[in-house]
Amino acid sequence: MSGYEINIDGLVGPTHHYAGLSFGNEASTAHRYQAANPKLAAQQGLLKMWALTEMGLSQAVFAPQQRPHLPTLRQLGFYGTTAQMLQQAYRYSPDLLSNLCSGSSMWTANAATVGPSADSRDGRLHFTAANLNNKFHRSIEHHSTSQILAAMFRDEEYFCHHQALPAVALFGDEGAANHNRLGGRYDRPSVQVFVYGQQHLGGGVAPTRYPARQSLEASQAIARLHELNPAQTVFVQQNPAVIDQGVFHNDVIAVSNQQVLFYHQEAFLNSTVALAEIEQKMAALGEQLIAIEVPSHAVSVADAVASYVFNSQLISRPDGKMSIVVPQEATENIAVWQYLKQMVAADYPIDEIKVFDLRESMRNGGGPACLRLRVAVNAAERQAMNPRVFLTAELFEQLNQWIERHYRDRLLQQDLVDPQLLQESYRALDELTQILDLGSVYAFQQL
Ligand code: SUG
Repeated sequence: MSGYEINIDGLVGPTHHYAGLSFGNEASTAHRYQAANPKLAAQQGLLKMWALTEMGLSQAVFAPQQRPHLPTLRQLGFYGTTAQMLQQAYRYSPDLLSNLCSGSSMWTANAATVGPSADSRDGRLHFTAANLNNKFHRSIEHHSTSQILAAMFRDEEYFCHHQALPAVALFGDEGAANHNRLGGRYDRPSVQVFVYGQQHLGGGVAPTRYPARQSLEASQAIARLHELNPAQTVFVQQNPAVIDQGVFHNDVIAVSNQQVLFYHQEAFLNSTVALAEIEQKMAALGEQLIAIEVPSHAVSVADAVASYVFNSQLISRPDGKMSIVVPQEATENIAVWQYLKQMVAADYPIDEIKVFDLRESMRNGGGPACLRLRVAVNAAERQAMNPRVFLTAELFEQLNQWIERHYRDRLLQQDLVDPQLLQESYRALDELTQILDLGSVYAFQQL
């Protein structure tokens, strides 16, 4: 019985737009209020999913969330009909309405942290929805995230779902974007590496310009919830200096797959110590770390942030070698492109570069790795999943038509007040829940 890595990509929702909501994420700030194209965004993401499916990988689809988020509008005291609530919120503050309409659930690397069964004491596959407490527009995602995950991974014999951690900075949690798993086969015990931005209890160094979104305390709570073995768990602090240069999640400066860790020289605070611990814990499992450290003189932190080269996907192909999936921006940066070409020519397991145009998502700070949640499963767990969420040629065709039918090709902040947009979006999601057999995941937020 062999293991699989399933990539679950977030389908971009119909209200995708640019509102500059994420302080510390420089792409989000730079594109504030520019016109977005939700239809193109959804198509670009779907094309990446399809390309990976065609490469023989297990690819699944994560449904977008209902936006505008009516429960929060009501919670904040807006009242009356839906159209009235939208009007009141827009008049009060267009930016507030943007928060409640953001398509940010597309970045499923932030949906949850996943603890594969091979690493947990109880032998179950664990999910903890991320509270995304640092940004208001993202803090309203976790309830639906949990429901969607439960509709994809229903069987309690195999799957264990934990609710998000308490919504305070002490337990700020951004999900799998700050989590790496290093080992051999996906269904064998591996070393889980939690990267945090700040330690709250007991202090320590912290960034000064931009916020550290992930706390050590949150990472430790997740390791407990997922019943991990301390001998296979490592906690590493991200270098606060790179957070201050726009590296708001660890997946903007490092990525891993199986034995390979591809990372920037400045990614971690005490890199040598951290790497030695990872290496030694992997060795105890009979695995050898392949560390690919990119030196600052070859690629600067600014180049890494501009190109999103580390926000790539490292994927194992059925022929045993690896491909690196990068955004088009990585080809446009001379230093980065040169480095990548040298890397695939060198004697590493990565021997192919796959380039995707994900510009709509990139303009909000979301590259290939942000768009996917990795779930390592064994054959029985794969079998127990909701089969309808896996991408097939038929589903690809169906989703293309669905996007064509329901999505607009231009969206600005002022369009969010249009009750028609809400109707279109809710109708689209109703249809999607049937296509993906998600049951009544959105029932709690009906009109
Ligand atoms: O949380 N951007 C997202 C991007 C998330 C990227 N994810 C990973 N690196 N894993 C964020 O900052 C911008 C929304 C706006 O400004 O309209 C936004 O939410």
